[in-house]
Amino acid sequence: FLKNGSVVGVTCVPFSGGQPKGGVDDGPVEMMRFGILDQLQGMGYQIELSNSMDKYRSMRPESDPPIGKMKNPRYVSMAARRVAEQVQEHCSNGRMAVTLGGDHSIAMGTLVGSTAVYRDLCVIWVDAHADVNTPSTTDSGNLHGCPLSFVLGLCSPDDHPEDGPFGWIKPCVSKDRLVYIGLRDVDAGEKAILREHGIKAFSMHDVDKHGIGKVVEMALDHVNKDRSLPIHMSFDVDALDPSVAPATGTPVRGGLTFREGHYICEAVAETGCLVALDLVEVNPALGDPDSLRQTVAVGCSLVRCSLGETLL
Ligand code: 5AB
Ligand code: MN
Ligand code: MN
Ligand code: MN
Repeated sequence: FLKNGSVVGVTCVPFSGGQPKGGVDDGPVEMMRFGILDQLQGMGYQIELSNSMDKYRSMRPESDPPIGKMKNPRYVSMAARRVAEQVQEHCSNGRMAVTLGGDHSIAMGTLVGSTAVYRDLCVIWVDAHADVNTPSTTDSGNLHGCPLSFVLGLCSPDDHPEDGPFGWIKPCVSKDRLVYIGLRDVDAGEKAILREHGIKAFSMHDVDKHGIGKVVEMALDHVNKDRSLPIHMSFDVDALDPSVAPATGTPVRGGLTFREGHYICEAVAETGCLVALDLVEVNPALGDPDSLRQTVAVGCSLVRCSLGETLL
């Protein structure tokens, strides 16, 4: 695994513009307060922190009317673009890029950043949701439900014009290098997209049927047969069951147990291929102090496990 002294490039993204609930922008500061940086240092990592805590809040444009159904399109685009620069900077310096969100729309940025450096990268998306709505298929207009359609190049030119706010996002993730784990709340339009493009997904049904060990093995076999390609894992904390991670904006019953979530991170750590990790959708404003503490703690624990904490 990563050697003692290897560098982790941490990007904090206090951003909530991809969905309507305030508080998810406080996810990173709560994880910092919980001691994530000290914990990683304690594991032997050096930390390089892109200092950006205030930037994202002050970035909100004065006027940002919807484009079609998309809400806050300019703000989401500006934030994601900044994230892309920060992640690319970490990756190009050989650091493991860890991004703490923030809502999941920021993954447009993390993926543009990581794939700019690692062109043959594969993506493991751990989530209750597929986040592959296009600006046309989305019902909510919330862009945290859309990041993958942009980076996969699934948007029509009308949805994603060159001169629109997202014109800077070119297709960078290939459909056969993406795999999902944990899905259980997928919109009809998203199901059609997954089917049409043959995108591999392991739902909670598959986790029940095969067990998490087999599912992770099949997922890795699909995107990374020889365990030689760089991996970007985007972990939405709502993949976990709400009893394990209650403080999140779009909880869905019937999710991953504490151990199943950690098993995924451990198995990915074990490959030695992880180059980028997102931990998103922790919303400290939702629920009582106890749910908050529990969710922040589990978020930090997933990050540590992805970086090898529990490997012997
Ligand atoms: B999350 C929904 N599909 O598009 C939509 O939390 C939910 O990043 C999206 O996974 C959830 O609004 C986005 C209904
Ligand atoms: Mn989700
Ligand atoms: Mn998500
Ligand atoms: Mn969510």
